Amino acid sequence: MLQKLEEVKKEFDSLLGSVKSMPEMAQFKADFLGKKGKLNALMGGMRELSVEDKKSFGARANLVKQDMLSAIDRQSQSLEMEVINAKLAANWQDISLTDKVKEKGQQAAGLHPLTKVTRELEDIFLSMGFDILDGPHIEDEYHNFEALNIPDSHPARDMQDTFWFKDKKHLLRTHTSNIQIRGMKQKKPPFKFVGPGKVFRCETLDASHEAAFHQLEGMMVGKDISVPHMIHFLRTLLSEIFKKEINVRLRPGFFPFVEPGFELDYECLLCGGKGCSVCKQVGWVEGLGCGMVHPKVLAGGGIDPNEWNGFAFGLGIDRLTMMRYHIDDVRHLHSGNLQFSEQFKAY
Ligand code: FA5
Repeated sequence: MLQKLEEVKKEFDSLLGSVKSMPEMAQFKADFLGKKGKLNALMGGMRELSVEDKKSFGARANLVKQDMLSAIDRQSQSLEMEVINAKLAANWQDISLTDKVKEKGQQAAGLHPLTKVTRELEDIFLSMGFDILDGPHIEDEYHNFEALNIPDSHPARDMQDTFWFKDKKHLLRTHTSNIQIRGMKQKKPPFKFVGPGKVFRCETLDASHEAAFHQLEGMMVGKDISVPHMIHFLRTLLSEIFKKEINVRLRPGFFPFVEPGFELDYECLLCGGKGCSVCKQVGWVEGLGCGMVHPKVLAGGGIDPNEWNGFAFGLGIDRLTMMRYHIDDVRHLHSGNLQFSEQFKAY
């Protein structure tokens, strides 16, 4: 009897691997372990055994049964996985692809050049110990203007053509400087943070002007910070992003929230300074606005201007991206044209 039991086990082991589906497995299980299965048929013969043999046969038969049940479980699980994997392979969809791309056949996606430059900027600032903050696109008058020392009726409000909401109290932020105000409320000095994001202006469009573009705001507040600190810092930043030293020039610039204020231009890398449509034939590109934070702005943010000072800047990310990737019109960046975006996959 024991020998027969071992033979049934051997047969079970040799046939299990050939079971290829769940219905086949149900039949296989019934053949060996069902009421009318091979194991039960053997158990029926136990009546004829001596008490001693019954004991040892019974113990072995139980072990064999447990072994068979576990082997069936394992094999069933892998059959179920095969079914799931086959379904996944047959119905595979990349939900990040647009319908148009799908029609052309599936393609690997890539990051937009603006995303790449923004992420690179964030990495540079993180490595210098800056925090990264965010601010809302829909802003109120206070954060976009008033707290930045631009009161109602101040001519500086007209410097940036604003998209207002009907309530006349809310607007699409015209710059990322609103992040300065929100950041000061969150942080205790000394602090340094940047805030990248989209900004909106009712602009006449050309090769270097978009109506929705991107800026990166930066603010550093501490003790005894000076203009040379700011210049050194901005130069370092630009040489990191362009991976080489580039010529920059600083001009006085008027922004009510800084004093003194400057505009920093960098040499146009599209024409090498000779003049083109992006730099309006002057060889320089307006890269960013910057300056020492106005004491009124610090005080409004709950920071004592007699104890603390610092600098702030607002950098145009779109123009930086154009220089970096030699793109000769800002409107390409926002065109949504895949043929354009695909060129940057490899960079
Ligand atoms: C500002 O927006 C100030 N908030 C910057 C600032 C921050 C000054 C902190 C001082 C302290 P401005 O309007 O110059 O400044 O814009 C900053 C940069 O955004 C420009 O130098 C330019 O690179 C970019 N920029 C401005 N307008 C456009 C536009 N229409 N399209 C693309 N880039 C633009």
